[in-house]
Parts: sequence; structure tokens; C-alpha cells
Amino acid sequence: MAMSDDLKSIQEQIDERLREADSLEALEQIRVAALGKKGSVTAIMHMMGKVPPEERPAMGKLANTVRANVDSAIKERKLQLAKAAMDARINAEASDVTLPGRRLSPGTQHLINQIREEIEDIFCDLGYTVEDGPFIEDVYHNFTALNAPVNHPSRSASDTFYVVDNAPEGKGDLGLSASDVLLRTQTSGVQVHVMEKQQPPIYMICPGTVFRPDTADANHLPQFTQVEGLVVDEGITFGDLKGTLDYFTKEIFGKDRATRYRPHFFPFTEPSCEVDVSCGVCHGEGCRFCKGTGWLEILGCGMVDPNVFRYVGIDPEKYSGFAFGIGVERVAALRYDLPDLRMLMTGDMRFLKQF
Ligand code: 2U9
Repeated sequence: MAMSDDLKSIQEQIDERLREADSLEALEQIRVAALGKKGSVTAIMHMMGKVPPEERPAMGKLANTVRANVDSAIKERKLQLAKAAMDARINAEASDVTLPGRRLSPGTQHLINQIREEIEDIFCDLGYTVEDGPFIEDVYHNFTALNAPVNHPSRSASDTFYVVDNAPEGKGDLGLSASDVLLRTQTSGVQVHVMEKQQPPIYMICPGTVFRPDTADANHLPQFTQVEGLVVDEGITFGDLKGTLDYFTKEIFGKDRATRYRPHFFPFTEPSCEVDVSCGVCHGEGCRFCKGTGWLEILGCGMVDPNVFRYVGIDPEKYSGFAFGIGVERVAALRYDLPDLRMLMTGDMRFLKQF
């Protein structure tokens, strides 16, 4: 039977082509070539009228079977291709869940803030309060109330950043002339503000940024961090100052370190001292780190000058007190043997993340 032979060979050809088809486009071409308007199976269906009537049912059945076979073979191949595509994608995108994860690199607190908080903790544990104040100060709170004479060199424009007042006639909203307003050179103004509002007992520290017109070099920064402290109470003596600062020094540098007090001068304290800590490298013998002296300077201090108390309305006959100032960058440099203070200002993570 010629027509049924044709159908069988069409079926075989299609099966053969389907096995070779490797894309959805190729499958669609095969479907159109077989089942489309001009397709080979469709052509056979059209010729059904010429088949003798007695053969027609069998032939029709065969043609329908071939059409259904082709149809389902295409569908099956489509599924195979889709599965192969998915398998290929899964293989390509597969991740090895046994690989160690990538380490995140979270930031760290800046070394200066770490040490600042450490100092805050030491004094908070002793019952001190931590006070804050403005970066922009007036001459009275930064110098005058601290007993600095009018001609004191620290007041000069070469030692203090004055805030230029651009208001007409040099008078700003506050009614101050340009030279009354400055970037604080020390945090002492904060203590003055506290004493103006509060009678003793006062046990406080004030940490914060201060500004001085120094050119940045290995040992100087035009902006740095201080922690100043102030104690005012009845019967406060130099012994209290020494006990407190000895304790502080051992907390910061280690219990094996000694201190020594060298006489110094500050306008706001009398007597005044600079405090040295014994060298952590040679323990007092003298080495390169301490420039042969065995000692490293770490802070300044003294008994509050009675004049300072008079400025803020505290009775110097009833109260006495001590004050101190610590340069936080200097503590960092000594503790970690930093060769250049500017390393603390660059934001270079290769340096900062060591701490
Ligand atoms: C009041 C009275 C006294 C604060 C003090 C120092 C000594 C001191 C330096 C340390 C390193 C400045 O950052 S530094 O360069 N400071 O040596 N500061 S006594 O004395 C005060 C403060 C406030 C009302």
C-alpha cells in the first residue's frame, strides 16, 4: 500500500530528524515540515479523498496515528531539550557549598576613639562625669577665665585659629568682634562652663577635638584630641592629684610602669607639673625609644589656680582642686610606637585595621 508506506517512511524520517534536533527552533521547523499547512503529514491527509472508500478508515486511522505520534514525539523532544538546557544551566551555575565563605571586612573604631573611650572608662569607674562643649569658643572661656594674661603668646593668631567674622563692621549676631571668637585650643572652656553652672563637688573629664595652627608633621597635628580633667572639692590636695594620675597611668600603660612629676608652668594651675611614665622598652635604663632618658612625657597637670575659681564664682578659701590634660594622639604614639602622628589622620585602612 503506497500511501501507508509513505506514511511510515514520513514517520521514520521525522523520528530521525527529531533525534538530531538540538534546539527549540529546529523542533519548530520539523513540526511545520510535518504538520504545518504544507507539511508532509498534512499533504497525506489531503490526499485521503483519493483513497478507495473501503481503505479509507484504516488509512485515516494510520494517518491520525502518524500525526499524533509526530505531535507527541515533538513534545517529548521539547521536554528533553528543556531538561538538558536546565541541567547545563545548573551545572554552569552550581556553587560549591563546601567552599569557605568570603571574610567580610567590617570597619573598626578609630584608634583615637578607642583610647578616648578607654580613658573615659577609667575615669567613669572613679565616679567622674564626662562633659561635652562647643568647638567654637569665645576668648573669655578659652583664655581669660583660665588666668591667661592678655599678652600670653597662646592667645596670638599664630597659636590660635580665630573665627573671622564677615558681618558688617566686624560685629556678628553675638555682638562679638572677630577676635572674640576662636576654635578652642584646649577643652578647658568646657570646665569653665560647668563651674559657672555648678558648685563643687565637681569630678569631671572633657574629651574632644582641639585646634591649633601648627603645620602637620611627625609630632604635630593642627587638629587633635584631648582629654582634660577637673576635680574641685573641699580639701583636695596634690596627693589626690598624684594618686589619681598614678592610677590612671598604670591603667593605660601597665602596672609595671612608674611615674615622675617634673615642675612646669601653666597659667591655670599652680603648682604645675608635667608627668612622665617610665619607658616601656628599657624600663628606665635609657634606650633609643625614650631618647636615652628612661622616661616619656605623657600629660600635664596641676592644682587649679585660685584666680580660675574667682572667675567662675567658686570660693578658693573653701574649695581646692586639680586639673590635667592628656593628648590622646600622644598616648597612641607612645603605646604603639607610631613613627608619625599624621598616620592617624589619613583614614588608611591598612594602618587603621591593625588596631
Ligand atoms: C580649668 C583649670 C585647669 C587643664 C590642664 C594641662 C595641664 C596640659 C596639655 C596636655 C597635652 C595640652 O594636649 S596637650 O598639648 N595640657 O598639660 N591641661 S592642666 O587645666 C585646667 C583646665 C580647666 C578650669
